[in-house]
Amino acid sequence: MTVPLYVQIRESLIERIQSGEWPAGTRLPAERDLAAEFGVSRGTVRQAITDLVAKGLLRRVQGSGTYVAEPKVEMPTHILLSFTEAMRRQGIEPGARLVAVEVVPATRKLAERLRLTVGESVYRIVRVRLGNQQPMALEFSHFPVRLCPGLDRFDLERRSIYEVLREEYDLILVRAEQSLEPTLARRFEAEALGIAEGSPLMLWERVAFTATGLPVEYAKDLYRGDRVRFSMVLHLPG
Ligand code: 16G
Repeated sequence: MTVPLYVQIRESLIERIQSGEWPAGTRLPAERDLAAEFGVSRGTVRQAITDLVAKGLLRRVQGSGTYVAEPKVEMPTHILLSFTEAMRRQGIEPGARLVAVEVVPATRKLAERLRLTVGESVYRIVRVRLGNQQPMALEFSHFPVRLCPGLDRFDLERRSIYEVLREEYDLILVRAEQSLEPTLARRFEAEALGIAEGSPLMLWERVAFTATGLPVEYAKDLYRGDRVRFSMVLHLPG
């Protein structure tokens, strides 16, 4: 079986990135120059580049060119961490851009997850999470108002919510039930994250509890597939 030409070109480009010949931030030569260098058509080069953009190894900057992307951020999925802690562990500066903070009545689903009665007040906090100032994830977090009244007064762009819960409300989250599934960015999500509509995202759904089993947070978070990868440690059962 012969390997398609664009795959060969793609592998050569990967080699240049991984060997450090082209470090993060390097601007790729023009398509026509790469085509001449490899002796292939521009379409073949473009196909290889498109693949690497989708994989998150390259990123296109409108009107400027194609660049070697920063390495992906690692999100451990087997330990309970706040976004702030996960970023700091990797030497990345955490941040947030507040999209919305509001009090909403608990829907049936929210009430079930947070063990509330339908209609009880819940804070709905939507934030774009930043790593070194770049959008990484879009978070939709919900907290019962009666557990943390006034949560909306804190500066949730600068402070970690988990830290505010711990320091201001004595709510220490020690356990979470969580699931992950792939999805594609819809228009609002794509705009918030600065990516194209239809880009791959990982959806995390989480309910986080205190040591006494009290559910404090229900979150639905969308992580960028091109910037984040998920890791875990596995042990034999038993
Ligand atoms: C993580 C949590 C999110 C929580 C946030 C708190 C997942 C899937 N989500 O993003 O539920 O609200 O951390 O972050 O892990 P903060 O303490 O930095 O504000």
